[in-house]
Order: sequence, then C-alpha cells, then structure tokens
Amino acid sequence: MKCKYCSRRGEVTIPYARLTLCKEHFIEFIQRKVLRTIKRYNLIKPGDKILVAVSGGKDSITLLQLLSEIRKTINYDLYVLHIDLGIGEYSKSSRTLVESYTKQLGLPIIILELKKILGYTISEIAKKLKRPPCSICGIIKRYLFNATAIELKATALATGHNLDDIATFILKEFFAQNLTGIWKLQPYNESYKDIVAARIKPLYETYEEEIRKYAEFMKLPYMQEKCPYYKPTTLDNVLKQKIKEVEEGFPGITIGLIRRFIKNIDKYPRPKTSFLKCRICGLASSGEKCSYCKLTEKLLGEPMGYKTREYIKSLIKELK
Ligand code: Q46
Ligand code: ZN
Ligand code: ZN
Repeated sequence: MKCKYCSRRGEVTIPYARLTLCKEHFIEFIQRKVLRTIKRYNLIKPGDKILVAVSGGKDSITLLQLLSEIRKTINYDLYVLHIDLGIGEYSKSSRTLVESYTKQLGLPIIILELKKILGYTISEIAKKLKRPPCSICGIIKRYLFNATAIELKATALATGHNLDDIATFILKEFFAQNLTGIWKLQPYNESYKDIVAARIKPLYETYEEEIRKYAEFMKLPYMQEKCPYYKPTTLDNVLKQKIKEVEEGFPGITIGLIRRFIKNIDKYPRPKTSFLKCRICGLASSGEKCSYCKLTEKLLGEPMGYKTREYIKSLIKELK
C-alpha cells in the first residue's frame, strides 16, 4: 500500500486514524501530533524553562529528541535531568547513553548519582530497609525530580508518560475508586507555591507503539533492556498489556478514553490544593516530614531532604 500523502511505499499503518504512511510522513505525523498536544493543553510557552527527566528508555529519549526539535517552533530553554540509581550495568549504560545523546543535542544536563547523595544505591537501600526496590525508587525519583525542578526554577518538569501509561493509570485508579487520583492524570499539573513544581506530559496523546516506531525510524539511541527490577506481572504492567489487546481489536478506544476523560474532568473530584511543607526540607509533604526525609532518616539516622536540595543547588550553579 502507498503512503496517503506521497507516492512512496507505506511503512506504517495507523489503524485508529485509518492512515498508511511512509517513513518520512510518519515522522512528520508524530512531530505534529506532539506539538499539537503541547499547544492544545498549553504545556509549554515561549520563554519557559523546561526540565526533562530522561532515564534512557525509548519514551524519555523520544521525548528529549522531540522537545529539542520543537524548540525550533517554540522558543524555550531545555535542561536534562538523569538519575543514576546505581543498578549495576543497567544504570551505567543508561547514564552513558543519556550523557552522550544530551551532548550531541548540545543541551545542559544534571546528573544525580544516588550513591553520591545517600551513600547507597537503590539495591542497597532496598536490602537495608527490607522493602521492594521499586517502591523505594518511586519515592526517591519523585523527590529528586521535584527538588531539581524547584531548585532550577523550571517552569515545568516534563516526563515521558505516553498514552498507554495514562490509560493504565486511569483504569488502575478507577478499580481502586480513587477519583481524585484520576483527576491528577491530566497532561498538565500545576505548581504549588515553591514546594511543588508543575509537571507536563507532552506524549499524552501518543501511543507507545507510535513512540517505538518513531524511535526506530529516527534511529534514536535508547536502552533496549529494561531495569532488572522490572516485573511484567505487576498490576500496572498487566493492565497495560490488556489495554493494548483491547486497542488491537477496537482501534482508537484508548485515545477515545483519554479525550473523553479530559472532557469530563470537571466531573471528577479535585484533590485538596493545599500542601504541607516538610519540616526538614521545605518541600511538599502530606505530614510533618515528607516521604523522602522519612525514608532517608530510616536509612541513615538523619533526614536528607535539606542536604539533597543543597547538593542539587551546587550542581545547578556549576552549570552556569
Ligand atoms: S527503575 Fe526503579 Fe523502575 Fe527499576 S527499580 Fe523499579 S521503579 S523497575 S521505572
Ligand atoms: Zn509519504
Ligand atoms: Zn523533606
């Protein structure tokens, strides 16, 4: 079959859009789609300072490439954040890959090495605290993302969550009937004073499969292997797989869910908009101490939020 827009051979079929496209037109299709998402939800404006979290996986590397490309259309500053979790060869290769690709794009990068900040890697912390690595990792990454965006005075933190991820989270929260949790799953989450940074998801309307094809066509360097702690049997991953199967049978059902969700957003209860400030580090918390300060106190006998913020500040100074 031919490409819909030219005489070249069609290389991708997009069932939900009933389109067959050649490589060049598919690349253009994705770039336009992401730019449209950014404009539709007002995710980035000229003059913004965007911090993009890049693990080295295909979603975040694709996001980085697209955000770098879109700077030709919207004029904003772009900074890269990579967290070196210290998970053996996996972390080493991810870090090297992100560093060299960022350099190739000529962008500034902030690398936070967990071993340097806390003296331990994710695996060591999980062992010491006898907790699953992913739950520790989630708390630490969330904190470091937010703290870095705050210290950098970034307009927003961009993450590589794609359409399949969002649909998965919506269903997961729906099963738990956590309706305020669903409300938070928007492409844009506001900042709150100087304790919560705004977050944006430019790949909100892009299927994971589209990202995979785009990365392949663009020959983007990304980590093929997953983190050794990744488990396909978690609820998130099982749900995501099921959503993909449903999408195959009913093309467009996932993007339909997302569009209707955004249309109906006011029908979901809003979470409370005030946050407490952590007594130790001054960032958002649900109680006296934030989860990062609690976790590091358990680990080291001393809550590390404040010191971590100071360390991030010093790295940012070195950038300038
Ligand atoms: S990096 Fe961290 Fe993931 Fe590895 S330890 Fe688990 S949460 S699987 S996105
Ligand atoms: Zn074409
Ligand atoms: Zn804290």
